[in-house]
Amino acid sequence: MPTPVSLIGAPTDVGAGARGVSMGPEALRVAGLQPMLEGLDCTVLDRGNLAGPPNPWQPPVEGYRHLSEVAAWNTAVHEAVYTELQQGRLPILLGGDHCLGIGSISAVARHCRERGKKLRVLWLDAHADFNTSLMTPSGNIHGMPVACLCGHGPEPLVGIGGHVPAILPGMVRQIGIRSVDEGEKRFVHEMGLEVFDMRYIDEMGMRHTMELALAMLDSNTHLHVSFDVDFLDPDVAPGVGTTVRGGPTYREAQLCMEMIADCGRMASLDVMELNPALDVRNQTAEIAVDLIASLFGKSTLMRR
Ligand code: HAR
Ligand code: MN
Ligand code: MN
Ligand code: MN
Repeated sequence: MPTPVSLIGAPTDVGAGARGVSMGPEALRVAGLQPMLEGLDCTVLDRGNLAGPPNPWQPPVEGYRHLSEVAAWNTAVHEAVYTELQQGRLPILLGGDHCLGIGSISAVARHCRERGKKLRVLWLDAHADFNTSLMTPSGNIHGMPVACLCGHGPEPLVGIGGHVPAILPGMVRQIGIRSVDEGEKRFVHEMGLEVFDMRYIDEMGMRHTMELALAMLDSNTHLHVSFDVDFLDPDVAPGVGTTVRGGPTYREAQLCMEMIADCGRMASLDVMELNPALDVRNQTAEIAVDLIASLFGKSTLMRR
């Protein structure tokens, strides 16, 4: 029996530099996320959308844009994701900008600590999202969630979930990375984050990359996938706020998702940064739904 799935919408763009990802949850619903999952024999409950403060659209203060709003949204996400995990359900967070990974992954980490489970986080993204207030070029907190989760960030964000740091860099594997700021680069290196960037994927291939990223998972490991839709090449996924050329093709992304499905350990998922205001006829949402189908085990033929 597959784990029952819960959809949680977090319609906000408070952590982003462009408006519009607040419409992401509805675009994923319109693209048929729930019926697609049901077609794969998942039981799905749509929990609807979380509520939080509106986007005040203000400049950064001391290196952070909208810190109090970001903290409020992440607290709501943390509680919602934690509640689903406690009920034995697989939460899919529908973003919303990627700052919400703080609430989601801190909840997963808390659940794992309480259950004595190991945690592996796959961060599929064009960006490392490892900035701090000192090195951010923008003040946008969607560029900071991985650093915050690792304990480097403002107290209202690193403290969510009650355990600092929420996770260790060694739990994370980043895939598809191709835009990292100067100071951020040094910090990624210093903290020992494991990054499979596009250069690595080009040279070694997606198959080898995913074999390494999924290595050493056992039956006691909770696998969390944080899927920033800008992971994909903008040719296939134009509907995101921060496109970066040179991303995985549809086929590479599909193999990535299929290999995650085959490992059988995925227990929570974020789908982030989808921006319908920049999309063309909801195609990016539809592609995201296709790829999520692969994540949940859709395959062309019977698998052995
Ligand atoms: N590195 C840039 C910054 O911090 C942009 C990163 C944020 N973009 C995202 N997150 N979509 O993955 O401002
Ligand atoms: Mn569990
Ligand atoms: Mn991101
Ligand atoms: Mn990104």
